[in-house]
Amino acid sequence: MLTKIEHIGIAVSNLEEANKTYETLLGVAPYKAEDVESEGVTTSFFKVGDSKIELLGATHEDSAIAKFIAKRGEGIHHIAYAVEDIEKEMKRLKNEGFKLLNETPKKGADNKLIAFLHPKSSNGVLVELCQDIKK
Ligand code: CMX
Repeated sequence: MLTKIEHIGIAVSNLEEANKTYETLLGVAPYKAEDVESEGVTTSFFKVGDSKIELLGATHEDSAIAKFIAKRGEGIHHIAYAVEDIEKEMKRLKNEGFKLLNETPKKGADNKLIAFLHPKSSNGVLVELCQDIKK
């Protein structure tokens, strides 16, 4: 089961500028900034009540974020849902016919194990599953 929307990811061309915009918009500074080199992204996270916004910048031109912005412009890149057991949910969704973009969970930003479903599987929206990594 997907338990809540964990965050919404927004692709931005200039993370520094976008940080300022979102700091003004939300009235709060990012609580975390983190590079995820395996994904080719640099990120910052803002808390909005119980919800989170992740800004995503590209660290190289082959990054999924660079390709997304080149094709579609800046904007909402993915919706991330929290799960208790990511491997169980990946198996369930695969059996239901969703196309997984990774066959095993990978380490993402903000201390999470993550997996993606192809946007064509979910009405044009890239879906991320994320499970907290127990400390
Ligand atoms: N949301 C909705 N649609 C998207 C999309 C997105 N984020 N990214 C690409 N698409 C669309 C493209 O516009 C294209 O649509 P059309 O066929 O209508 O032109 C289609 O999906 C392309 O699909 P594709 O050729 O299979 O794949 P791409 O090479 O464009 O890659 C995707 C798209 C989603 C498979 C790839 O970006 C991916 O594997 N993403 C998962 C990893 C990721 O996004 N990492 C960055 C975030 C990391 C983090 O959050 O920490």
